[in-house]
Amino acid sequence: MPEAGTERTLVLLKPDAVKRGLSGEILGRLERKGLTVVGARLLRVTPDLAGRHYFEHAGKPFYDGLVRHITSGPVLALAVEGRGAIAVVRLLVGATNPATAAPGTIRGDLALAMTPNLIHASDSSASAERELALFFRPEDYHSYVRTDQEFL
Ligand code: FUP
Repeated sequence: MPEAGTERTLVLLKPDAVKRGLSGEILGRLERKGLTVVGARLLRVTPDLAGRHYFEHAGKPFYDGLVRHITSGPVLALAVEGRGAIAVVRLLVGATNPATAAPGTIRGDLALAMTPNLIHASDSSASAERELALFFRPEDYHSYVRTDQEFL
């Protein structure tokens, strides 16, 4: 039985993160925070999947560049769980524009440009549910308790 308040969220390490060799650094930050990785897939995002994932941005000036970027190389899709995980991961990720993201955040420490901003993280429980279903099937999720959290 998961702890009350446990949430599951989608994290995508975008092609710039994978191609810069930063997957371990970013995953390590999520793990060190105490979040539990319950799903992981390294995949190539197709234009169709990109369109479904980013449908809210269709028609915006940056949309074509966004789709071009997310389809440009491997993406590490992660399903991450923890208490308040959706907001916690967003805090770790930092502001959308890495140039103004706070130091200490993933984007603030590791990126500078806007579209290749390393990482996507769901921004609400509704988007987490919708986005997770684009990348994971129900049977893909693992269920386990981190040994460092067994007695918390
Ligand atoms: P975020 O939730 O921080 O990832 O940001 P948004 O959902 O607002 O935007 C999704 C992605 O679109 C961002 F990761 C980067 C890209 N984007 C731009 O390239 N230019 C913009 O002006 C806004 C967003």
